[in-house]
Amino acid sequence: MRERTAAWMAAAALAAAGAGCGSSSSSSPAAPPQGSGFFITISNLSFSPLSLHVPPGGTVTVLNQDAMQHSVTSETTPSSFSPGAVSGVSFDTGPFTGARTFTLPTNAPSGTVIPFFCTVHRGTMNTPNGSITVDPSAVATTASGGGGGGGGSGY
Ligand SMILES: [Cu+2]
Repeated sequence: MRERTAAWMAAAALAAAGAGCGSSSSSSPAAPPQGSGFFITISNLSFSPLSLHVPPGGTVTVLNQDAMQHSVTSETTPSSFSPGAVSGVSFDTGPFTGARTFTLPTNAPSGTVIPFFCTVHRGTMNTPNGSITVDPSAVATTASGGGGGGGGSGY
């Protein structure tokens, strides 16, 4: 019954929706940002990963999955719990819930390791310190295994 255009659209819709077809539909967690990039997740007062590689100019998305506010704030030395920079590179989301992003300078020196902490909880985080390493070869990842590419942009 469908004409070609309709069939094409139906096929696209199936491709987008059919990924999880067949198994019990698992409830997806609170909609994370789409697309690929560099991600730090905060859950249960813990940063993950504890060491993240990001290229110069890379944008980091921080997902706070706790109900309380956290921050990702650079410090010069681990456990100093005082905002600071390493080789001129600093960042600070400020306390927030939900998601925040920050971007490394495009001239951030390769190999720079910038520790970070949470200004709200400092040493009482389950993971008091994490770090970002400036790495030009770092590869972006996807926030939470989204369907990849779904929903063509059309025209
Ligand atoms: Cu915190």
